Amino acid sequence: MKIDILSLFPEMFDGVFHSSIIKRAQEDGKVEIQIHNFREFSLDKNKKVDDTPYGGGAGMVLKCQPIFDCVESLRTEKSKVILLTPDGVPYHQKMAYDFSKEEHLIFICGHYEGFDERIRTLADYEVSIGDYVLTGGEIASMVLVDSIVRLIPGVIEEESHLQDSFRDGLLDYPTYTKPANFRGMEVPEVLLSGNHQKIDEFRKEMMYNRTKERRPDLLK
Ligand code: 6GU
Repeated sequence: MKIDILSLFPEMFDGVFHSSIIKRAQEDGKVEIQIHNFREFSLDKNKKVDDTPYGGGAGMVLKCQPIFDCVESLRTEKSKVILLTPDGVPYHQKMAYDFSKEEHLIFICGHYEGFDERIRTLADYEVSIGDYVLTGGEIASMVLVDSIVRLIPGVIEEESHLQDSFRDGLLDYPTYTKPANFRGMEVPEVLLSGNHQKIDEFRKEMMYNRTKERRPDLLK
């Protein structure tokens, strides 16, 4: 998979994309991630990327030209363009699975007070990561990339994401490791039993109970 990210702040991505599983996925050639500072595409003599809003009001608005030219330099028939914006569709695991099957994703990170409305015409999807406002789309795009890349075949053990929370629309079951008794807190007996059918039943029940208790909305 190829991932291109349009951002005015490329340095924000350094830590996240150069650590742990996302770093290894790139080294193993599972994904190629490139950050593009669309300021470089500005045709303005001072490389301006924003301007004041028509009709007045506070703050600056990202201009069309640099973002259109940058996207058009990257896009092919196979590309899907994702615009990160708080008024997008709330992100969830099923979207991560669907995006992980694409060949080429282009992310547009908005910033400042907003972007020219016509930039939306570039997007195949508009996505939000929750009902709160971030200073820009960078952190949101990192959230999407992380959740998508881990689902690319061979990036992590397949078995790990067969057990993911949300996989069956349910939260994950509780897990434990040694010791069996830590400061009086005991591991459920059934997990020590070696009876795999019983263990499966226990885990399914825990998934259901935990979802009912914490996220009843997921059961609807
Ligand atoms: Cl995608 N962008 C911004 N700026 N804020 C957000 C968001 C995205 N998702 C939730 N809040």
